[in-house]
Amino acid sequence: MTQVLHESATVVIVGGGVSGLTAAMLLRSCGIGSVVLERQTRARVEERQRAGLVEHRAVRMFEQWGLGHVLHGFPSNNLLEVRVDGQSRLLTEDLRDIGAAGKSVPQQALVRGLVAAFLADGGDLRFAAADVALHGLDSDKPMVSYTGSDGQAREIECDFVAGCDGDRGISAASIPSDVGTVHRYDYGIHWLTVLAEAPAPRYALMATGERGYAAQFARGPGASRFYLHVADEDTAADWPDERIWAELTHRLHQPDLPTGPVTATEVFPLRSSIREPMSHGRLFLLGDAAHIIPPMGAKGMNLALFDAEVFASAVRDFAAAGDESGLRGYSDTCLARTWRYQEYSNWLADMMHGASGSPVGGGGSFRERIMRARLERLLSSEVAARYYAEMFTGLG
Ligand code: RFL
Repeated sequence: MTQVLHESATVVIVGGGVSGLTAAMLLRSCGIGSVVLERQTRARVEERQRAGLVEHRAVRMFEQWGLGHVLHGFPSNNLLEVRVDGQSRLLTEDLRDIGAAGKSVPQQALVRGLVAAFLADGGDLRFAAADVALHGLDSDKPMVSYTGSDGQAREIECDFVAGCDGDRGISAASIPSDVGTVHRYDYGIHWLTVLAEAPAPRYALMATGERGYAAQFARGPGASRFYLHVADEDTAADWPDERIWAELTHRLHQPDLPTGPVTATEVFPLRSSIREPMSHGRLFLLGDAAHIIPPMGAKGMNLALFDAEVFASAVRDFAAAGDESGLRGYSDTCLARTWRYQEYSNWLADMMHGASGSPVGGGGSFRERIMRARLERLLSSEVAARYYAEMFTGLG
């Protein structure tokens, strides 16, 4: 039988995505070591295209922790163009005093930057880690076992485990099923998402009208992510490139929409899921492992970044002075922001789909008119726009 190698670390981080890598970097910046175990290869992790917007709160977080260089060079983004039946309006344009810009950062570019910075700083990041399993979460010294890329079985004893491995990962699955609650919500809405080598729009763009919801967001200067509300039974095969461009041109009311090669398409349901509490013994769940939020408000990656900061601060305070308050409050602090962002995404989804005659949860023409009125108020009232701006920037 092969011998198991035993090691120890302060924190074992399961998952080398946005939340795991950020937590590792923040911990490292205050002198706390961690081992990051990532199931995929480095190449796979660095190519995964998903989110694209880092809110102002998170930009400020990187700067405050001395890691502003990770976001260096990415363009600012704080305006949203909304097209209602083809009529274009810029949201928060009149709120000059807010002045708090987020950044357009393709998720894989952020991940690439974090991987490079962590490794350059001597961080311990292990790719292609298989069979990760968590043990003794209720004890003071939990243990994480895995098989390395060299086939060697290893066990790492630690003080804390950060579960950063997404909603299908092993971390959330290691919590006994009778512990806590998982709040789930299915919007009954499906989106087709399209990645294309088409020039980025000037501003983030959402459109609503009689043909349904559509949106376009930058993914770097030469690429865009588009969204289209589609029939629940549709699959990506129902949407060949010609149909995608024809429908986008209609819904965005933009006959001269610049197109380009389509690189990926996928149909997915809008859904939410929130695990409460977000910790169990010495295991702390971060990012998608704890909560899923539809991409409507561009908050999934930002919540992952928030959780990473709350976790790193809590471990830092414990390590420095034995102060456990941050660890005890971790779940409540993160859940409070999660629920605010879930409400924001829900509000936005209701409004944008409802105004196009597809009210979330039904409601017919009455609901459509209510959502039109809500959208009109948002686009004409400074007070309403301030709520949006607070949530968009993450300062609310
Ligand atoms: P990640 O980024 O999925 O990373 C999890 C990592 O864990 C690894 N892993 C394991 N490692 C070891 N052992 C195991 N057993 C493991 N199981 C899994 C995985 O390989 C992976 O590397 O989760 P994290 O860090 O929680 O970050 C969450 C964000 O990635 C996610 O919320 C966003 O991508 C959501 N999202 C968006 N968020 C935004 O803030 N703004 C957006 O504009 C935005 N657009 C999107 C999105 C998600 C989308 N999808 C996936 C539907 C657009 C789309 C299309």
